[in-house]
Amino acid sequence: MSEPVAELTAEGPRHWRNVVVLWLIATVIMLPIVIFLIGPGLPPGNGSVQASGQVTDNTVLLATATPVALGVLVYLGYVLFAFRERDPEAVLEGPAIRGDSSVQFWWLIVTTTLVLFLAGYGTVRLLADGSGGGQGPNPLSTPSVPAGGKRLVVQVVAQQWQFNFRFPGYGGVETNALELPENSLVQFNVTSLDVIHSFWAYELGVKADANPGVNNVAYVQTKGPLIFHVRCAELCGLWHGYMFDQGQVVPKAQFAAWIAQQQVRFAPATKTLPPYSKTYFPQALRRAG
Ligand SMILES: [Cu+2]
Repeated sequence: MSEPVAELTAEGPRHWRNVVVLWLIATVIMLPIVIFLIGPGLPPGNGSVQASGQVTDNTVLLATATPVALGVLVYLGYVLFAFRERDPEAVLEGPAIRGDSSVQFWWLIVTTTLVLFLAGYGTVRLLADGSGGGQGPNPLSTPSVPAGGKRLVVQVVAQQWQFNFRFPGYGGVETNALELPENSLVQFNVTSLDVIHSFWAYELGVKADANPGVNNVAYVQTKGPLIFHVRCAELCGLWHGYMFDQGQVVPKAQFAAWIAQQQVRFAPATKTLPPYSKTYFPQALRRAG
């Protein structure tokens, strides 16, 4: 038994070198495929500045994971081939890798580097433009208004089981459809009237929790005309699965015409609405009324 083990130990450096060379070749082949072929097709597409940013982030994550996954697969494939048992009679064990200080050293270096890089990258990206996520009532990052664009506040009011949209800059009108102007900075103030919901505008790259009593702010910088889908992304009761909507990013003139039309159409309803507020407490209003 001692002879084959000694032989394997002596061949250790050669095996490590083979694994590393095969891993390098696989990585050099796969990385461009991941970055240039798979990356651009990753969700959620290029519907807004934040959505494009998420495509970039997903590409970075996948490119970071690629060498790790290839390392596991190459190592697995190599040991299956190189250490296969040629003699069916033999019962042979390789040298134990447990307690190997150089494996432990590199394991710590590689995993620590990856985790710290991803933590730093994620923080920088979140602070840059909010990444389309809900930032709570006091956002740390406010993206800029695109050149020639406008700044628009839209309150998203979730309730079982629909979203309504209130425009404080347009007389507090509340609509059940959502249109947004192109090339603009939209500030969503997301809240709920009853239970927890989540406002997820997929193609815009926006997702923000809609909680009762909470004003959750999410920013998006729109690009050109686009049809996007809105879904509730938090299980909120019996008809949660039917809580979806379709919205549009339209040219600025079309948005101006649409919002003027909504103000006229919903004028009687606007009069009965509570004044615009960051949050609403329907139970209290009902008692007071
Ligand atoms: Cu919901």
